[in-house]
Amino acid sequence: MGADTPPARLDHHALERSETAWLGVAVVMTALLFVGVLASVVSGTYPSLKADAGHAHVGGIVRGRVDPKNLAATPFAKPGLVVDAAGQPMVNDQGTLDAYLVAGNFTFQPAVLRVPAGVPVTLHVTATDVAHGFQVTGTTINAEILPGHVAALTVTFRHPGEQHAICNEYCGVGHHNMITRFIVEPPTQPTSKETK
Ligand SMILES: [Cu+2]
Repeated sequence: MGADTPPARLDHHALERSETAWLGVAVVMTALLFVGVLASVVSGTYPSLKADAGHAHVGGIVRGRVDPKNLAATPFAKPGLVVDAAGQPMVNDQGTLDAYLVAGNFTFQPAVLRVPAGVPVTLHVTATDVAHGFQVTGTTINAEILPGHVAALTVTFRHPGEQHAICNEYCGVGHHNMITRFIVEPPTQPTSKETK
C-alpha cells in the first residue's frame, strides 16, 4: 500500500449516459440496414439494374429476365433501334422508342446505334456471357449488364452529336474493344407511326 495518488475521478455516470446514447445510435443504424436489405430483397431491386418492367412480356423477355442462351427468340436477335416495315422508328406503348443492345464476346451489338435527338428512347441491354458495364460517355447512362437480366434505361438525347457506349467493368482480355458508336441525329428525323 504505497503513497499512490488516487487517479482523478471520472464521472462514470456521464460516461454511461453517452455510451448508452451511442449504443442507441448503433441499434437504430443496424435496424435501418436490416430493413433496407430486407426491402431490397422483397422488391427485387438490384443496384444500377432496373428490371424491364415496362415490357413485361415482350417476346422472350419476362419481367426483366431473358434466357441468355436463346436470344434468337427475343428482340435481341436484331440488335438496334426497333423500326417498322418502312424503316421508321416505332413508338411503344410507353411512348418511347426501343433499342436493343447485346454485350458479349468483347463487343456491343450493334456497333453503331443511331437515335434521334429529343425523343425518349428505351435502351434494353443484356449480356450473353459475363458481367459487363454499359456507360454512355458524357452522360449519366450507366448500368451493370448481367447475362439473363435486361437493364432498361429510358433516356432522351437532347443534342445531336456522337458519343460512345463503353464497357466499364473489366470483363477479360478484349475489354478495351467494347465500344459502340452512339450517333444522335438532328430532331428533324421523322419519328414513328402517328396512330393514337
Ligand atoms: Cu468489359
